[in-house]
Amino acid sequence: MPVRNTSSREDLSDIYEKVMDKQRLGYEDGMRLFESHEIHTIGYLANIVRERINKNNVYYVINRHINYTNICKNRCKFCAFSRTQEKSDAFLMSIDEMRDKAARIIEEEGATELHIVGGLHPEVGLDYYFTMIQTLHDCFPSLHLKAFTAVEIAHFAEISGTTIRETLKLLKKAGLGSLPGGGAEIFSTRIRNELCPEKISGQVWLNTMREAHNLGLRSNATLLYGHIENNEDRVNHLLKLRELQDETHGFLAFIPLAFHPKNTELKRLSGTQGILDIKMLAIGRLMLDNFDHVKAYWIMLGIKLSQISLNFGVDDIDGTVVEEKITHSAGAETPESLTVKQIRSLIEETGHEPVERDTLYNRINNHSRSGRGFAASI
Ligand code: V47
Ligand code: SF4
Repeated sequence: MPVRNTSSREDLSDIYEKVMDKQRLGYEDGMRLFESHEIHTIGYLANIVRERINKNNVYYVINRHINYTNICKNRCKFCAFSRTQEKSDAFLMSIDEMRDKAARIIEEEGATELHIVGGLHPEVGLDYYFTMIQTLHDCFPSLHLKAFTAVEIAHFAEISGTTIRETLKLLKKAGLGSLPGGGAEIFSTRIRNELCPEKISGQVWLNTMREAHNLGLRSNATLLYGHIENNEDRVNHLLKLRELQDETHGFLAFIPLAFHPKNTELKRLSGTQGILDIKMLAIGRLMLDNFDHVKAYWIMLGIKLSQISLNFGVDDIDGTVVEEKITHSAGAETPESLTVKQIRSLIEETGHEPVERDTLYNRINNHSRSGRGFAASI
């Protein structure tokens, strides 16, 4: 194992020992991993942790993303998706339209999850969000509604003059199943002030997740990388996630999000390269010893790199997705959808076992599925 290197900072043998002894890695370890060029060693170590937790399984979900509005009062510099209300391509979906999309994906693909997120609409009231969840839950009780980032939840609380806890309670009662991990970006105040000053602080994002977890709502956690952040910002972000996870055990998966610069105010930046993409996933796996899952979001990462990442600590490849606007507005060149057959095939080529899961990582028995598209595609 190439854990030794002539340069002392590149010598990862002490980190290797820690990983083998199941000892927690610290800030300095994280910094050295990011600075290191020993990508094979980092991947090898991340895979030890991955296999310890997830054996040979690689998970995927049959899901559909719905971005219900692109109208947003925040003007995050990294976002190409949001619009002001006056723009000709601004939209707000009706709940009927969402119900039709959900019906189609259950019927055609046997989907088990809807991933619903949108902008912070300045005029829509809490009733719209509540009715959306209640209607979808009533019409499709078996569909898991993973909806609204912590940023949206905080916005709903603000517009309705209530607390984040009460807002979450109300939505949970209506049928909300869990929260996606978006909006975390990078917790550093310096970076947030520069890139998204109107957005809730890192502390409010963490507090919102704490409230959700305490109410029994699980969530994911993200980190947006490849813009103006540095290694210190990345490691500190991971440590904050780990600290909250120690307290609540509410996070399901960690999902690093690769920044796409096209059509954003940061279009001067070049976007991420493959080694940083792989490092973010592998180092995430190593630092977040209390997270069960690390997800490669193939929409942002690209299909081929997502496949490679399965040997660098990743155990989850997200899902079929179907329609994706946030990354594609910012120049993503991936398709918007993968079939189950494609997902299973790209997992199988790596020697891992593809496992269909629901949102909460319960294994779904393929043979009991009735979705027509699914049956036709395997
Ligand atoms: O919140 C915005 C980020 C997030 C860009 O929880 C951008 O299972 C890259 O959170 N380039 C939305 N990223 C995506 C997200 C997500 C995706 C897949 C699965 C899950 C999950 C969550 O994307 C936003 C923001 O942090 N984002 N603009 C951009 N130009
Ligand atoms: Fe709005 Fe989210 Fe885009 Fe920021 S990232 S402008 S909050 S839609």
